[in-house]
Amino acid sequence: MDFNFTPDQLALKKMAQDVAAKEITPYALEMDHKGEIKPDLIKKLDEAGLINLVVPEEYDGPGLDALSIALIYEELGKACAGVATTIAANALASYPVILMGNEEQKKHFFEVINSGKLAAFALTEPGAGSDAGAVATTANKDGDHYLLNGTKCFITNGGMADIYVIFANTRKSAGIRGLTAFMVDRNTPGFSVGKEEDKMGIRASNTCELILDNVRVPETNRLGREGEGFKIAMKTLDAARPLVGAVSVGIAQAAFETAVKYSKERVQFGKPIASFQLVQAMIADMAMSIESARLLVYRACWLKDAGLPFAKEAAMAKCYASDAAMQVTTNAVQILGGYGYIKEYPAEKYMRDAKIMQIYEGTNQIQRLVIANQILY
Ligand code: COS
Repeated sequence: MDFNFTPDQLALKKMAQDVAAKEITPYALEMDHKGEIKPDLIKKLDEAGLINLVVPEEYDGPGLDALSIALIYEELGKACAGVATTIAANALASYPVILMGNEEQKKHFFEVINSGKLAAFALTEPGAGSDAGAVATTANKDGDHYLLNGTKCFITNGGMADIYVIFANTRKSAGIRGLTAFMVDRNTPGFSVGKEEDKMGIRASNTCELILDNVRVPETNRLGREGEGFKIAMKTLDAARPLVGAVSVGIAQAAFETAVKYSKERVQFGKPIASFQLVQAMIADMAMSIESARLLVYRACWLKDAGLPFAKEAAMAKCYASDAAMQVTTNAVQILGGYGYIKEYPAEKYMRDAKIMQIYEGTNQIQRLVIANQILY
């Protein structure tokens, strides 16, 4: 693995840093308190070229490699994990189309994203979280259409997207072998957005329930064949997991910098608290966790970009980096003491934002299963 980044990768990282410093960081606490993204921010992120990062060049996107995307997500995660999650959901919804979409499907889907619109990936249901194969939403054939019925929950960008990738069962008795993926436009009759969740963290992102009531989807919107949905979902999650790791590294880095700065300024017993060895040990541990997490993320991306197997490393990157983010942000709150616990300072937001990284796109218990399966079988 080459530890030197290309000039293009460094330029992208700098661009993301500049956009974050100007458009995201100054508003992060306000968006968190309000529980919504700043109304004009999506447009600004689109103008900066950050909405369609995974869209291939042949479909007028930047077609970036995974490592470049990770560098960008790290900066966005540092600025506001809720905003990073909004953008990451576009990538998550794009992967099934990149993997299985035909020419027409890719043209349609990427045209939507290239025009600055949002997309959503809808797999999770009230009864199908870790057990992704337990999807109860049905897709019954009706001539050259399917009728989709069911409810999806916890869908990032659910209330804001224009296009969705929805997983439904075309053959209920077949379990995971009945799962099928569909592209669904928001304006399809029968499709509606249900309740919006009021969340602990990543509050700038939008998380909604989706209701499918006889949604008539043309056969031409089916991604891949009937029954291929589970594998499409698994491959999508493989691709997305290092990027959850990258956002986690960003959150941890932000919390770390806040804690280091504070430890040099805060005077107790006549000295800055940074001069006390117990604080220094915390800072050293935080730095080691962040650096290890970052290397795991970069390595998973590097393997993916090299066309090598990366599922195990993707799960490791997601799991380790999000656990590190939880630990580092908790320690940052500890170092800031009372100031860490109040909403006027960013430390408590980092801790709340870090928690979801251990839960979404596969809980860290599932990541450990995936890693163990790769090692044992
Ligand atoms: N890539 C390609 N195929 C995969 C795969 C992957 N990463 N993982 C599994 N598959 C295939 C297997 O090869 C198997 O195919 P065959 O039956 O043809 O051999 C099939 O899928 C079933 O695999 P497996 O038996 O491992 O599935 P399980 O039901 O045991 O589930 C876990 C595996 C738990 C790992 C899976 O359900 C999972 O990842 N759950 C978490 C879902 C999730 O992340 N949800 C978050 C919400 S989405 S944002």
